[in-house]
Amino acid sequence: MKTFYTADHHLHHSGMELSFGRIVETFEKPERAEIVLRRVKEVGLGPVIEPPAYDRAAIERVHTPDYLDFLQNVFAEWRAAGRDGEVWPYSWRHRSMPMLDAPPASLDARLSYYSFDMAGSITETTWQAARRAADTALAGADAVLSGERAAFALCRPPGHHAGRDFFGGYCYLNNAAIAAQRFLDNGHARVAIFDVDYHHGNGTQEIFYDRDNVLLASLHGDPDFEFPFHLGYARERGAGRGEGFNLNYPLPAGTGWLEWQAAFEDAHARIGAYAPTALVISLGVDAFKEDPISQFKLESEHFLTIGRRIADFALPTLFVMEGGYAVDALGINAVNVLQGFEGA
Ligand code: FKS
Ligand code: ZN
Repeated sequence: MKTFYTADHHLHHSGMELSFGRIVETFEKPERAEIVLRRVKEVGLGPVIEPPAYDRAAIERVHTPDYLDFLQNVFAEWRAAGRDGEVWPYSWRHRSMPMLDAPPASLDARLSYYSFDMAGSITETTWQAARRAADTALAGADAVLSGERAAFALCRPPGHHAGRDFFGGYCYLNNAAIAAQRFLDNGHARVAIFDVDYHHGNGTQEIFYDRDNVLLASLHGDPDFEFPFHLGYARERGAGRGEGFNLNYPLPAGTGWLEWQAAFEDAHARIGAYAPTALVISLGVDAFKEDPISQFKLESEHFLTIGRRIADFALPTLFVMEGGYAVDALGINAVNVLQGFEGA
């Protein structure tokens, strides 16, 4: 399997985050992608390919132009306002305040308009890194479109929390959604996205919620206790013609392999019944038992089984890297899915 990767991911590094009242080194650090890349090479998964640069048009199929302009320009605005450090939003609209349907004028109000949390900041080169992550997903999709059975887009920063016009949860551009849209725009009638990251992909859900040509199935920590908290319930099943094409599997803290697998198999059957012509996997491996920010109990060998069962769809498949923070096992866990897929 080909891996698409660029060292340009180093252009994004928030440095710190606020975690339960403490300022700590961010969990979403550049080392993550390096660790996965090292494992890809170690097991000889296949060639590692630098993605080309794509036009903004491919990204505008998913994200709004005003949001993209904002992401591109906000760091310069921040500096022009005489501020140093990185760009951080810090105040959000509470339910007691009227919602807006257009971006406000002030810098800080716009930052809150285009985000839902402060998991990650925007640095001078975050826009470039996020663009290159999207390029990585697009190049992976194009490889599959030109006949590869599967490809691995080793994207960083991750993407599944980013919506049409917002960032959050370490995500700026929704790499998996951009890839799914690429499939639709190049002859695929129905695409399934299977999100196995520990967190709910609220951005992906928002993007495709009213569509019937993308089926999203997501296994994740129940929003009653886990980030992003406000979305990811089983009752969210899609809207309009998208009704029935959004499948959420919220699972309790402490979920182990057997319970996780039962949900996975249910989602697997429903995806099969949808009869997609292409598949995108939002590949987070933070359901691992040692993950420092997660509450599930999967072991490394289970990621092999996940990959094997994904191969059983017998579909053109793109794996898109999302989360996973247990750095010691991150490479093994992510590549286990790919090796399981390849029949190792
Ligand atoms: C500890 C709480 C951290 C943010 C969690 C973000 C999870 C991101 C992810 C992605 F795939 F996008 F990377 N809260 N301070 O793993 O879902
Ligand atoms: Zn995650």
